Formats: sequence, C-alpha cells, structure tokens
Amino acid sequence: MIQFYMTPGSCSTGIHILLEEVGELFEVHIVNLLAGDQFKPEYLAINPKASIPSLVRKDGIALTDFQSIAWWLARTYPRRALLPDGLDAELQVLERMNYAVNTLHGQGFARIFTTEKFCANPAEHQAIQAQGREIIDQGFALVHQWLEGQEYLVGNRYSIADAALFYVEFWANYTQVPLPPNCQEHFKRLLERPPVRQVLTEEGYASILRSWRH
Ligand SMILES: N[C@@H](CCC(=O)N[C@@H](CS)C(=O)NCC(=O)O)C(=O)O
Repeated sequence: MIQFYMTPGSCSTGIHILLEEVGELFEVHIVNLLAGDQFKPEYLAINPKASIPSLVRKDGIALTDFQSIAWWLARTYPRRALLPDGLDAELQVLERMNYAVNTLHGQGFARIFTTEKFCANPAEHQAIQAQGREIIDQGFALVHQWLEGQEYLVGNRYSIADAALFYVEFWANYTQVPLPPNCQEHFKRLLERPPVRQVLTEEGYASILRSWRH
C-alpha cells in the first residue's frame, strides 16, 4: 500500500486531497512537525529534506516534494483526469501549481508561519511577516486574474494545480487574510468537492465546512 506522511492542516493537505481524488488505498503516518518528528532518523531515511509531504510508492520509491507527488498521482491515475490534455495546458498547470507552492507558500506564508527561519533576530520578525503578507496579497491578486471567467486554474477544469491553490486559500481563511473574489469563489467551489470535505473532516477542520455552508 502507498505510505503517506503528512501533518494535518499543512501543505500535505493538498496531497491528501489528491490521494482521495484518485481513490487509491493508502496508509497515513502523522509527522508532528512541532515535536520535531521530521528530524528523526527513521523519517530522514525517507525524506532527507525533513519536510512533509512524503509519499512512499508501492515499489518502495519515496517521493518528497509536493509537485512531484501531485504529478505522479495525476500520471499514475489518468482516468481521474487531474491533468489537462496537451503540452501547453500541462505547462500552465505546472506554472500555476509552482506559484501556489513556491511563491504563495514558500515565500509568503512561510514568512508568517516560520519567521525565525528567515532571520534569527526577533527585532526583524515583524518586518519579515509584513513582507510575507505583501507577497501573499500580490500572489492572490495574480491568481484572481488567472481565475477571471473560469472556475478552475487551467482550462476551466479541475487539476492538481487547484489542490495546491486550495491549501494556500485554506491558510488565508485560517489566518484571516482576505481573499480576492475569484479566489474566494474558487475556495468555496473546492469546499463542495467530496474528497476535500472528507480530508478536512479527517484532519480536524470540519468547522470550516460548517462556517462556509450557504
Ligand atoms: N517545497 C516543499 C515544501 C514543503 C514544506 O515546506 N513543508 C513544510 C510544512 S507545510 C515542512 O515540512 N516544514 C518543515 C518544518 O517546519 O520543519 C515541497 O514541495 O514539498
């Protein structure tokens, strides 16, 4: 069985959703980041980068990066159509998924959630968080434009890029960062998907489903 290493409410939530979308059986291992589980030798043997998500395939190969895992799931379960047809549309999925993971998460939210990794000096932390917030606001403003006139990020069809966008929208919701209208609609749309509802419930965030009921 696939082995999935995750932390509830983190970026691994996006991969958790994709695993539910493809309908494959998998075993969950909770990595408690606050307790430092990611630095334990047994976890480093799977993922030397000490990060989540990680996924160990049935053949024993470990995948240790959001985009690689998402791409592998989409290609391994093509009937779920998590990638569009055609190279140009695939490239757009890659570009937009990378933007959510690398910029909105890696440059923006990371400055807010793990400020000390950007600068050890506490006197600088407020400025770093403000910089993170600016990156987040600019990032969502661009995503708002991408979503103009369409329900999903690429070609008006759900793809792995939407699962990546979902987890940063979820963080925005959680940290009271206002989303521009098209991102808010996208977030609400994804909250209607059964795999998303299942994952949020399993990860302990059912209250979000209740608060967004309309
Ligand atoms: N670029 C990485 C990002 C993964 C990442 O940053 N994960 C965070 C949690 S959302 C993490 O593992 N942090 C480790 C830590 O806080 O020590 C990927 O694509 O997998």
